[in-house]
Amino acid sequence: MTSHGSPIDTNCMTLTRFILQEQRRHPEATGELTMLIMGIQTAVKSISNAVRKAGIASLFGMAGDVNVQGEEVKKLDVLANDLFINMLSSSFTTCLMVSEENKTVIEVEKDHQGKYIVCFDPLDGSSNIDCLVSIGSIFAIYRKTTDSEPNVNDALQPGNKIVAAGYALYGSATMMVISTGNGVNGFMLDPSIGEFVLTDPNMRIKEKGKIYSLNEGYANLWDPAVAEYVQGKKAKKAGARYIGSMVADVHRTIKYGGIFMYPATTDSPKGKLRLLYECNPMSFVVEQAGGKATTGKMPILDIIPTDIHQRTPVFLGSSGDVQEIIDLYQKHHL
Ligand code: P6P
Repeated sequence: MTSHGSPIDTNCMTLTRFILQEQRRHPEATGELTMLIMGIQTAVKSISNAVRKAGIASLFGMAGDVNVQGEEVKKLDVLANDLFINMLSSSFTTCLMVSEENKTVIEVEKDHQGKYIVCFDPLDGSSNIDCLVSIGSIFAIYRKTTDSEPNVNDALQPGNKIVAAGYALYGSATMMVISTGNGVNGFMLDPSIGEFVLTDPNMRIKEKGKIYSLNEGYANLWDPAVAEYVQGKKAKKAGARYIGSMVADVHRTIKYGGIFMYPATTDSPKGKLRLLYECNPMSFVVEQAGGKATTGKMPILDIIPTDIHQRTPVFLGSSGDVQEIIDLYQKHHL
């Protein structure tokens, strides 16, 4: 019996056990992917610890820098980025990394290199840190497919080449949601044992939802398809929810159904969200859960990247809801 009276599960399915079990499904597996995901897990546990005590440990506030996106960097951003870089490079499984916080690719030193490339946003939604709104980490894992020295072109792979992807949500609890290409599973951090425990096996997103999620402050800047779509939602008195933290908005969309949108606007014709470490991993997870992800004109996962920080419009969630926006883009010949 634990101190709070609940029974101890002596056979709980931890993320570590789950990934090892998944590895057994691939006889050719070397265990590198398992080690890599364990490295990500360690980084996430440390970030969760820092996020939970940021106020007390004066980790809030600006680190005084500005990142490649021109956004003020907060102390937690720097800490999260360092944790991802250190835990991944010391796992001897990666050769190249792309981080939202780094202008150029991060090459892993030669004697630490492995066959994987990881694109990550170490702490997404950081503008919400100081007001305690949920934030998250996002990652996508690719295999290096060339024999050359690792270089930026190895990172410019389409999302349909993703080997594994997922996110961590630092919300009312800390949760990791991950897919290795065989469905989606959610693991809640149990602080009493310091392990991620399987709480949401085989996550599936419903065909149609009642919630639409986007920043309506940009309504005057939308294209006709988005304007008509949102108008239709209002006419049906659909539920509007927008947290302004992608991981939280996408997680709610997976759990409850509906659609998350960050469309292009006349001010930002490519949208705001980044392809490699926000839209691709989230689209991979949503599609693995039975949902759909599009730019409005093409599947997100089919985009061939040309720049590691490129942005894309994104509509993702319940396949029925996303199909409606695709139909409107066709109707308006956009
Ligand atoms: P806006 C957070 O800064 C972020 O990158 C995503 O997490 C979030 O979905 C989006 O930007 C919010 O952007 O323009 O609505 O504030």
